[in-house]
Amino acid sequence: MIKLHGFSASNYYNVPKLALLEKGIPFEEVLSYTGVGPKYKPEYLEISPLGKVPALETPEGYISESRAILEYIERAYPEPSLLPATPFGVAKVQELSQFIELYFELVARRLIRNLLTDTPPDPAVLKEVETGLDKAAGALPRLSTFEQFAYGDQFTVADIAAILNLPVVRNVGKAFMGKDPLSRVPGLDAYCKRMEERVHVKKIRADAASNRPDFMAHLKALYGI
Ligand SMILES: N[C@@H](CCC(=O)N[C@@H](CS)C(=O)NCC(=O)O)C(=O)O
Repeated sequence: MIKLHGFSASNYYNVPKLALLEKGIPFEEVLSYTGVGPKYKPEYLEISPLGKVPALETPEGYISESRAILEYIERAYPEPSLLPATPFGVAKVQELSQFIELYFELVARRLIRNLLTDTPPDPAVLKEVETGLDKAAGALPRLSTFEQFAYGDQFTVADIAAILNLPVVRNVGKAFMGKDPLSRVPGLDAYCKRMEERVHVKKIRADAASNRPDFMAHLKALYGI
């Protein structure tokens, strides 16, 4: 059986986890936190070169990077597909997924440590993050109307990217900017509510909530934060 390494409080870990759940593929979860190196699980670097989560253990070997893992899952287990049927549709779904990761997740991530430790961000970093998120939020409606799914008429990897990453943006905005940077994206609120009703998204949220205290204890033990 394939094994997914990582921890459920991680949004990146939850990308392949949600794909596996949606496809109904049996898998085993292997708990591994970040901060891998001399102090913690040095052997994990054989699994994931930068010690990042997630990593997938397959009969042929390990795969790191959530995008590559999704690609493997989709090709190894094509049904039900998490991609549209046409080349153009596939490209548009990947475009939206990449947009969300590059211009929302990776920007908001700069303040994740502040969010986790409840500490004020560096004002210069905060300004850059706010400018970046506002720019991306202004552009997002050009890629999706969020009418039914993030793209087209089926659940795809773009929905996985949206529902796992956009709430983080909202949390960062509310905590440090006094606003939700995504509030002006038409259709997004109703879309997120619909996605949260999905049975596997509910499982992802429940697993994340139950893992969070242990993850925080790990951060405290490893970094003293
Ligand atoms: N590009 C990677 C990013 C994964 C990532 O940054 N995961 C975080 C946890 S949410 C992590 O492992 N952080 C530890 C580190 O960067 O050393 C992917 O798509 O899998």
